[in-house]
Amino acid sequence: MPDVQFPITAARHEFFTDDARLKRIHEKVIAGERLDESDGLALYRTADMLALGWLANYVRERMHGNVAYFNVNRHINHTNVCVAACRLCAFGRKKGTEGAYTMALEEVFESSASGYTEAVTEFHIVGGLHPDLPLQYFLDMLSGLKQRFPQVHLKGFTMVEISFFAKLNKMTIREVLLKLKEAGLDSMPGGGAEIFSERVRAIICDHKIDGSEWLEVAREAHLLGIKSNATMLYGHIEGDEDRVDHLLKLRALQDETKGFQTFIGLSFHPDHTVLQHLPWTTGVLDLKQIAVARLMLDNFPHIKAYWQMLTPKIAQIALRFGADDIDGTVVEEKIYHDAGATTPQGLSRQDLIRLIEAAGRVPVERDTLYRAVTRTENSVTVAV
Ligand code: V47
Repeated sequence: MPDVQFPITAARHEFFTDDARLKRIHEKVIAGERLDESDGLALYRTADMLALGWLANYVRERMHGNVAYFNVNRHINHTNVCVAACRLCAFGRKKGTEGAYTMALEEVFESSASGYTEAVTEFHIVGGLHPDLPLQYFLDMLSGLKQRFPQVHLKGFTMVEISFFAKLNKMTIREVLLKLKEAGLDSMPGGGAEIFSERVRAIICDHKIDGSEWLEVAREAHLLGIKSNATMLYGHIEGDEDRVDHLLKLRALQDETKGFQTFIGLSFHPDHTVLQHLPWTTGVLDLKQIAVARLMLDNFPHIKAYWQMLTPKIAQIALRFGADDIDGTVVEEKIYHDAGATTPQGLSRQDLIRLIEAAGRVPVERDTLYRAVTRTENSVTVAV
């Protein structure tokens, strides 16, 4: 149970369900008891969406009251060249093939400054596993960005990229992380986790590090004081058991390190991937995933409803189903748009505020570490 207790608007409405399993889970939630594997399965399998939403909203409001977070960020996808050929991905290209690109560092610096007028507080940097880019490219990228944009938080590189840098440069994970941190890396995004189940991973991303290695890199980062996020890719060929297993593994590592800030469920986008015969996720599954994550990940401070993945409309409703964050302005995104996303490339700060207010929540602009950001005409201040 959190130290600070917020008024819980969910408690104004009586909880009601015919689902006997949810009645028992309700008792546990009210008592602040941890949910177990069988609870997780029951939550995924219930048809009572409103009762599920009630429970997740209760926990969300106990932790964050009526606040909903967003940030002003920009994504940087420096290369789509990738030695892996994951069936889930429409973004990666083999070196020298049509559509493959790699930005020179000057291009990275130029594009970081373009396309958006409001002061960005975060660069989110993710790319493919390029076989020829030396670690120095990334060190120069980070130090060059810090030099040009000293106030911007650099959130970069998935656990998969870090592991790849280590192998390519014959270094340990710790050595790579220390070098990147020294060059300006502030925290890490949560990508590449996909789903930890070996059975599913062998089909959707067999060229990627396995789940235990992903967790090991996250552990190393957290031990070095580098916070990260965590993701789960859902809505492809995984089952409820795989999803619950994934969440429990994240929860166990978080008990140990407390280094995760936010969990983000990534809904699978099938277009132009090898798995394009699979259907898109439904709105019900998207909201269910948000709610189950909030209830199972009791030690994660934040649950993000990433508007680009979910659409702004579902992300808005998710703020009543357990989410307390809708991510940021983004500006330009390639990974999901290559896989058929029809959402806009970016939203303005004002758009995000409008979405949150229309959901009856109080918008708070945050930096990457969830400190409130205040803006005046000429400056941006972060409350420490
Ligand atoms: O690692 C790739 C996923 C991730 C597809 O930490 C796909 O704040 C759906 O990690 N359909 C990269 N997903 C994005 C990511 C992320 C995004 C937003 C916020 C944060 C954060 C992190 O996108 C990849 C992979 O898991 N992905 N292809 C696809 N076809």
